[in-house]
Amino acid sequence: MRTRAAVAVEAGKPLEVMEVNLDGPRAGEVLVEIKATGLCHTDEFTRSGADPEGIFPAILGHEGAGVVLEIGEGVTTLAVGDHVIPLYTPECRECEYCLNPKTNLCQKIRSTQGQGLLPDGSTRFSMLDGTPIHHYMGCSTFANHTVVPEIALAKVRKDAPFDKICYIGCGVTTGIGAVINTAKVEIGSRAIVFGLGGIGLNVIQGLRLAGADQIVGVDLNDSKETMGRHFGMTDFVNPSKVEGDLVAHLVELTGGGADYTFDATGNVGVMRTALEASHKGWGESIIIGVAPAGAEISTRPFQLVTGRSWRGTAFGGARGRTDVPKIVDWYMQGKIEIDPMITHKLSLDEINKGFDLMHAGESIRAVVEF
Ligand code: NAD
Ligand code: AHE
Ligand code: ZN
Ligand code: ZN
Repeated sequence: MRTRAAVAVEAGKPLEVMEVNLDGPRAGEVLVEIKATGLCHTDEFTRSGADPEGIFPAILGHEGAGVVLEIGEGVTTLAVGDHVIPLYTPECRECEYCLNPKTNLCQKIRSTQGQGLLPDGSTRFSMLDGTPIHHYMGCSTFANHTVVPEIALAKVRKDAPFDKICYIGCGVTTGIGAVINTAKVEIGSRAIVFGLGGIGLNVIQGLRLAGADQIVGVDLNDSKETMGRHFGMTDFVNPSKVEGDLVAHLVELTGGGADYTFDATGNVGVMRTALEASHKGWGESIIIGVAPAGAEISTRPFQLVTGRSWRGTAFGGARGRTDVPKIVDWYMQGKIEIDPMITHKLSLDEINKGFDLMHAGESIRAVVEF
């Protein structure tokens, strides 16, 4: 079939919206009509050329929601008409990783995913002249139709709006999950969140759900304060307005350092600050941000010797097929909020405007609706 997609033709270039060929689903695969997709900073990270795994041409996008149009041979857990959210962290429920309760990082299809291919080693997308187009994170939601492995689709309730629940495909789950699944924050904790964008605000609402007493938000952009407070932030710090040492300021503000700190910026300098602003003896610092090729984190080993620890999280530690439908329920029950964070709605033709808004710090989430 033919479909419309925004293609990343080359690193650092704007996406090009065009008609592309899409082959039907093979064994274990599912054809999905994407109804809406969010723009996550990770899409921009890859588009820009900063991703060591970036491959071009590719159809980016990993924060989508849609409807099953066709199932391939052997698919048993999904049917035509089901509403689904594609998962860049699949859940096969049988690999060594899925069987270990300590991780959500299913590895069943990770190697082909990283090469921009489906599990059989081929791509379903091509340009009209036949040039193959790579998949992205196994999702490629910047296309009106995409083919996704069955194990990388969460089936969700049909009354949930696509233009909101697409965000559960990455930002919402990553932020809330980092608090609940990775840090396992206790009631009464003090926390600091660095970066109040599409991920950081969800960390904040996760901290409120978990019953944190103090939630400090840190961002260079003052305009993020209002939204942060809406989601539960108790204190706001703009590092550019702090006189003297930022770590010392944050340690004092949190009465000796935070129990938990979260990096949602992808800046390795910020990651160091986050580690060092966590409490001596027990502070845990969770890295969510994705850093460019070649970037490395550093601190004095003494920071770890004296009881602080560094941890990381992908997709908020969530097991997608199990957890994503539950998070959709939380949204529908009003336990979590999504609507205020969808600050812009765009057509596919306007997708590059979404990245401009992200760079200008004007959007939290821009969502493309098909
Ligand atoms: P975003 O652009 O919406 O938000 C980033 C925020 O960080 C902005 O508000 C910006 O002003 C702020 N910021 C930038 N530099 C800063 C600094 N030095 N100090 C303080 N604040 C600063 O991005 P997002 O979509 O929220 O993504 C955030 C990061 O999380 C990205 O690196 C993204 O790739 C990563 N991410 C990781 C996962 C995961 O599973 N680990 C999932 C989604 C996104
Ligand atoms: N390809 C990059 C790493 C990108 C990365 O860390 N991705 C996160 C999800 S970000 C979603 O917005 C992730 O899931 N990581 C686990 C994995 O297996 O990719 C690089 O640096 O090579
Ligand atoms: Zn993402
Ligand atoms: Zn698995």
